[in-house]
Amino acid sequence: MELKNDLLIRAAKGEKVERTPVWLMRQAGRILPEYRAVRNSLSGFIELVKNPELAAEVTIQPVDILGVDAAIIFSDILVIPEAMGLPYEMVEKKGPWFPKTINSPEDLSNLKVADAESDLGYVLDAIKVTKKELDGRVPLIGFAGAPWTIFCYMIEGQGSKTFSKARKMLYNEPVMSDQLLQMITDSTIEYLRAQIAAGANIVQVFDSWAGILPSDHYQKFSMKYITQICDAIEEVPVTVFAKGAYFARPEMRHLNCETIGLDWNMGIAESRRLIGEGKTLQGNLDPCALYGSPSEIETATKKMLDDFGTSRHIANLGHGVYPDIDPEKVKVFIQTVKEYSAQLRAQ
Ligand code: 1CP
Repeated sequence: MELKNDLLIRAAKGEKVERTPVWLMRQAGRILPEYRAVRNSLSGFIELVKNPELAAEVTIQPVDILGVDAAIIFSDILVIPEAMGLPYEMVEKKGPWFPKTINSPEDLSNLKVADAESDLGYVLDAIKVTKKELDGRVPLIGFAGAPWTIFCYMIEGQGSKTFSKARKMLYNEPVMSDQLLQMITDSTIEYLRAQIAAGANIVQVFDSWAGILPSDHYQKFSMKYITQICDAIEEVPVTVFAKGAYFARPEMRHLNCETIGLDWNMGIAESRRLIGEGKTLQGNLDPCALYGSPSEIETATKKMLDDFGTSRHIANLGHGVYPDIDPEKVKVFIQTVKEYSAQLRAQ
């Protein structure tokens, strides 16, 4: 299937584009009343993730309503622990919760490397339905959590400010930690490959908890496994978003991926210098900038576009869009990227 709008893919590969492509992390399940309506028709989040028709519907909503240049498949990073044998629940207004967690090396014997087709077929089906309904309008982004971020939830069992239980494990059980991280990595590689086979045009690895590790542990317990994932994916471009890992930017230059995501604390010029010209950069407007007035959003977005320049950039926020942001404000951001980035190229 030929893509009618392939700006995102061309920008990821470093090809020339007429304007900067734009999408938002977490665009599919947070801000749209149309999402709420679908979500409330079911008993919970997990039911929606496991319903390919409705997952496809909420995946496409931001394309129709907001005008983004890509769809991201509606799912969660926590489907991997479940597929490995550690199911999760989604507690309303609180977030994920795991009835069982990994506490000792013995617990690993209850886990397996996930089989994408049999354990995650519902995501692959959702991708196939989405691709059919998108009909080539925009690319579809597949995704997975980075092994370190998934490890955090498998040890901790829920969200945490410090993930100190997970970090303690790296000190007290480094061998077991490596074994578990390798199992997650093997599961993730197979899962991303299956997403690509089902139709994903690009894949993103979310390392949401990268920033809580000291840099030596980041190399040893996160970058090492992200490197394996990047090396294993050849068919489509790969984006690595490691939130808070400003210290790892010099090493990111060497990852076998096309795009590096920046959070809003990472300076744009400095990131370009550290990461080099060989990668596309994605980001990085402060998500809180969207609480501003339309003219303030326009000014902040133009400044971001000026700072990134016209080559190798995909516009996005520096992390996921916050749930109470007005969709009209998101449209101002998107429209400004589209118009101003085309103007910059015409100059
Ligand atoms: O009932 C609901 O509506 C649950 C809310 C929700 C939604 C809509 C959760 C719970 N996850 C999702 C979907 C989701 N999660 C997507 C879908 C596509 C999109 O909207 O872009 C994606 C890409 C994710 C990824 C995800 N889940 C990440 C990585 C990105 C990030 O934001 O850092 C993480 C860390 C999660 C875990 C998770 N899932 C849900 C919550 C509340 C959390 C965070 C828990 C915590 O505080 O640690």
